[in-house]
Amino acid sequence: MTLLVAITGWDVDPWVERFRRLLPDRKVVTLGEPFDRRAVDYAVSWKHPVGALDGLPNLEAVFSLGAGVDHIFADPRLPDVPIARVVDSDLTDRMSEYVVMHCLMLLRQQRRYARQQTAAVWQDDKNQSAAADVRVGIMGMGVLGQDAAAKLKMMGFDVAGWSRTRRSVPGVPCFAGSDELAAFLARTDILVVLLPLTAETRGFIAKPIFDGLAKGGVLGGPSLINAGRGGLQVEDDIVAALDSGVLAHAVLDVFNVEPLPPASPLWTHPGITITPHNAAMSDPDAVGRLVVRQIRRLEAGEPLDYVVERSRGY
Ligand code: NDP
Ligand code: OXD
Repeated sequence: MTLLVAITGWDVDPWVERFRRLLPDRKVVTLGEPFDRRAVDYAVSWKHPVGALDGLPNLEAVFSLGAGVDHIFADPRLPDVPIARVVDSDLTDRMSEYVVMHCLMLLRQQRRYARQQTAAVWQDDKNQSAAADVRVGIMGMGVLGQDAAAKLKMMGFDVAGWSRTRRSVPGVPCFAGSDELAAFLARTDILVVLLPLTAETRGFIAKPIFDGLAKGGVLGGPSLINAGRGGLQVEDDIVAALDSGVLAHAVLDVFNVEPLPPASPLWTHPGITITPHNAAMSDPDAVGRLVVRQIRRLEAGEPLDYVVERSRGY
């Protein structure tokens, strides 16, 4: 058996080292070296180059090294084999940490206190809101959205969710589909985006969404946290919404172009917090173990877990 590690944009070495350690009886090869294409039966991918998985006649499955699979579906020459994604508590916990941290930063006005510290200003805010008065709306109530919802609720936030089909989450009002979008937005002070990037969701996080968010919330205006994908958002609309006061703040982990170019005006906008697409990194140990479990399942004649549906794109 040969495992092909097809990665761009990430350091390939830690992955190769993990897979060689976890699969000592197998060959682990990378795109940067000559290898026997007939011998490859599995591939792991993060943004593999177009066509890199074509011409592997014995390929049985492709494993995304992330939870998202848009980077795999971007390849028009993708072979017709099952594609499985990451569902793992290590990655899920990391995403929930990110979402909870940024909701708390917004609730507790941490950016204002950081600015005050820089200017040596001691000024208390006597109107500190309670978490229960802040309505968080999570778009995308899948694995990550549901975990973030549970942890935000634990912190006391008033949480609701929205997804394509209706989900049932204890204590979390769940909205579904375009018919219920307006009602979901109208009760949202902090919009958390954990949607996949698909043909349906591309460019969805734009002016009409911002215009629909709650007015008169305790935070003085609605905020956006996008940790889904950059292609979901219209960046000019985010800037316009911040400049006109429709949005109070935007926390962006993902961008249409990554790395975000140094000349992007997003870097210096006072209403934007930027992180470098690391809301939930894929840990080579945790994800490596998942891929190996998946290979063992296949070889024991069991079905793969977490296979994505090509027709819907996630
Ligand atoms: P899931 O597939 O478990 O959940 C996706 C959710 O989005 C589901 O609730 C789904 O609805 C909903 N959804 C999909 N399409 C639509 C639509 N057109 N309208 C409304 N809702 C829709 O994915 P995960 O929770 O595991 O991950 C979500 C995304 O997070 C990934 O695809 C990836 O892009 C991103 N991500 C980002 C990371 C980062 O570091 N920034 C790290 C990891 C993931 P339904 O419930 O009906 O299926
Ligand atoms: C993922 C990511 O999809 O890191 O897991 O973006």
